[in-house]
Amino acid sequence: MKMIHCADLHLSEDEKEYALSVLDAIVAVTVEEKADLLVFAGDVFNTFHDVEILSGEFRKRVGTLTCDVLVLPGNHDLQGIGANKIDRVDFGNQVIALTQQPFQLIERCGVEFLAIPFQRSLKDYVNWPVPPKAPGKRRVAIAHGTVADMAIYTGGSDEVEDGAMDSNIFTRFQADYVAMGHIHGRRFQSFGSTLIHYPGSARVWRQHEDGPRGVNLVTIDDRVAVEFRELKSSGQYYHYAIPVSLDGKIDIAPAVAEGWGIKDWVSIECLGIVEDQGLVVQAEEALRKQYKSRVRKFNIDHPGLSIAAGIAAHPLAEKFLEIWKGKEPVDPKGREIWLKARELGLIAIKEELESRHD
Ligand SMILES: [Mn+2]
Repeated sequence: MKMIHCADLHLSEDEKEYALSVLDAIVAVTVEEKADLLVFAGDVFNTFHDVEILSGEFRKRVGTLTCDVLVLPGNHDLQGIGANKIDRVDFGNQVIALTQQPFQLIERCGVEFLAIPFQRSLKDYVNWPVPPKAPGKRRVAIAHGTVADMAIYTGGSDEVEDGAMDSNIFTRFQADYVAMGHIHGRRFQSFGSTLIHYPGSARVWRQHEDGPRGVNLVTIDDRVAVEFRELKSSGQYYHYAIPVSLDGKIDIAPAVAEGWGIKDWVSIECLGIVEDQGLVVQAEEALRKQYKSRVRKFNIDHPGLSIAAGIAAHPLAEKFLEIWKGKEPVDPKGREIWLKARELGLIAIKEELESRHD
């Protein structure tokens, strides 16, 4: 049995074109790999409002497949659902919506599927009447939430707070492979004979989701084999911290702009010391004009930039900058370090000058 496991596509009305192009790529890889099954492990849609708006587009696209499609609700699919019910949504004929709480067990392609849709608390799972795995059968669990033993809290995220689950839930119910969704960073871990995988969000949904986006191709026979398939249509998130010059110039050479694609999200943080903040704002605006149509999103800002008016004329800074200029490297990697050296040197000089005024 071959299946495509994807998660956290977050189809949304405000990024409709981009998100649907990623769905097209998921459908394409399913066809290309001749998969028997396509599994969405939650957060196919960004909110329930997006379910209402975009379920037709979803239906149209997965409707071209000849294999079964399993859709598990995540917390986002249910966001703002109110008195509505997710099982009243028509996802299409070959879609099996795994909406039953707290779990449901189905069989497809000779494999058992234990589906656990997103729920705030899973404390009573020890009491669930899940039958033991049939002899000689393979069992795949599909779930949406945070496996506490696998979470690295990176801050500024709502991912970890809700839907915490213990890996024991999956070992207890004898899953061979666990198709997870919810954490947007790709990761996997074995617990005994249970292999838990997060393929990561299928597309770049918010800032700092860096690294390639994609899906897992899972082959299940007497053993379980997992291969990650990158989706080029998703683009990538790139973040650069670039020290600016005292007169506000932003040297984006280290950011290798030639490598950016039309689906990428580029975020530039200007840092260091400048004589006049207005000069940086102008330089940012010029770069924004130059690049915003070449990538999907282009953010440029200077949240931690310090201002030191007149510092360039100070003999200490003058001398430092003269020596620094003489050390300009040829290769781009060295350039990044060289710019960083200017930032650190000027910060040290600024601190020195300020301490003299105390
Ligand atoms: Mn989620």
